[in-house]
Amino acid sequence: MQADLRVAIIGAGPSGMAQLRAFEAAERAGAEVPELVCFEKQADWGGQWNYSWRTGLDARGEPVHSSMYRNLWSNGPKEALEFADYSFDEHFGKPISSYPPRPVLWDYITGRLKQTDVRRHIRFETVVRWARFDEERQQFELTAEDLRTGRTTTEWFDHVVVASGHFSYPQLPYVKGAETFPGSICHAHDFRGAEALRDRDVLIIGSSYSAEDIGSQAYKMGARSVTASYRTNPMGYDWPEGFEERPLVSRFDGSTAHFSDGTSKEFDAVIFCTGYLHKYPFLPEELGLSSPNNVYPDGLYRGVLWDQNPRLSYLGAQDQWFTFNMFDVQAWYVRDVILGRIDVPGVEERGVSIASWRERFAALETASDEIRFQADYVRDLLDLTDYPEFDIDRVVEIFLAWKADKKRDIMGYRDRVYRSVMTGTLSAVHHTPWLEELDDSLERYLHGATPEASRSNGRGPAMRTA
Ligand code: FAD
Ligand code: NA7
Repeated sequence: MQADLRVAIIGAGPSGMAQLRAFEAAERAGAEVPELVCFEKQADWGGQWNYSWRTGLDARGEPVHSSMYRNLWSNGPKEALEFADYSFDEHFGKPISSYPPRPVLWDYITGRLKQTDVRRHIRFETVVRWARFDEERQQFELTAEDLRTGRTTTEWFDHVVVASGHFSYPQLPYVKGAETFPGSICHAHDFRGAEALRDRDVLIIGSSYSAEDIGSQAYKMGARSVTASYRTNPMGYDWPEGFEERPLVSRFDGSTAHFSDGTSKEFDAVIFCTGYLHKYPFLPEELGLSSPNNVYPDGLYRGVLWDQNPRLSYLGAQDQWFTFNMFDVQAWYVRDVILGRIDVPGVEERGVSIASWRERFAALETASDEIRFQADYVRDLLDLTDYPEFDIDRVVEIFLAWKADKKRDIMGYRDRVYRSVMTGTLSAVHHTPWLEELDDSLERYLHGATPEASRSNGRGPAMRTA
């Protein structure tokens, strides 16, 4: 490794934290590591998992990052995302359920790094404003603002790792007549909880994760009806009574939504669950990734190195079946490139690799295909690094079982349990079914029941039989 190497990491969410962990693991094993500076615009780490009640702009006028909401529970089994070098058993000291709520996962992600001193590398409340590559110096000039003081500094770095996430900038289409809708209307990014949707007729636009979960939250909290409007395909679950799917909403006329099948219905609230933009306002066009949300964005060698300039890398830029352990494997790979342990091939060979993965990607048809594809991608990187080996085929099986569970019971799948790929531990059955649980705190989750009276969602299970 070249002496005095400086690496900038933009973001201290799960991906940026994985990058810090990767270097820390190498250092622990005796390697010399570069100077790391991690810029994080929020006051704490955890990225999306660092919940904010705010929407729009934060106290300092910056766009609020997190799109998470109260009562968000993991939407996939934790056995599929477990770190290979820090198990749930090690963190919690006892088996927990397979679908923990947000504060529990935040505790797990941050717990791994609390055992180290990597936090010293992070400049909190410091936002990266601009980064450009200087051809002459072969370095990046990066400008960041300390939000506490308003002071702007410019520094040079040899490598930049972009770990700023891609589920923060709403993709919000215009629907004719939206301006005439008198009820509440927002994007999933600004949704913070479904309590206010009780006894309301709710329209969800979209048919992916956010639509599925925010629709389910509305149902759980006692919405009078939930209608999910799809553009391409319906989600197709066996929804409970009061929850239906319709084709695309074509226009609003006041509180009435008209659908493309000629039907119409009145609504009190509309939530656009129409996805997010890849947006990197701190990068010039030639360095900024531009892609729809998919499992193999174009322009990234091995899914991480910016083909046009491999000194720039992106972590977690893919649509995500695998999450935390995929970010780890990516971070280990990027670390080894920076340490000079892995040679980056020339532009021609990189192009062939990208083209071949993109060709495979273009042939994917089903969600199961995508899961297997992403598993192959993770395995490809895992084989190149010393990230602890784990049984990726077993993770695929867990994903497939999860999909089958959802198909069987969309409101009950979170009550199922799986066995850890890392430790073999079977998850514990949670003390309260997901549909009845209204307290997502760590205390309640780990230490059990609170008085019945403080946990009423009005309709809850009763709505299921209404
Ligand atoms: P993020 O978590 O988005 O973190 C990026 C960080 O970069 C943030 O801390 C942000 O403040 C910082 N940042 C951004 N721009 C700048 C800048 N210019 N300067 C400095 N700092 C900056 N995954 C799962 O595994 N299970 C789930 O159940 C699940 N649920 C989800 C629910 C929602 C609503 C969303 C939006 C995502 C969910 N995900 C889930 C996926 C989630 O994106 C990943 O788990 C993970 O948070 C991605 O980590 P990241 O570090 O790449 O990005
Ligand atoms: P996704 O997974 O990117 O899905 C976006 C959805 O929005 C998808 O169903 C799209 O339908 C739909 N969409 C996009 N544009 C439109 C328009 N113009 N009209 C109607 N519908 C549209 O985003 P999510 O927010 O669900 O998930 C992102 C992350 O958040 C994920 O990691 C989760 O864990 C939480 P399409 O099928 O393309 O027709």
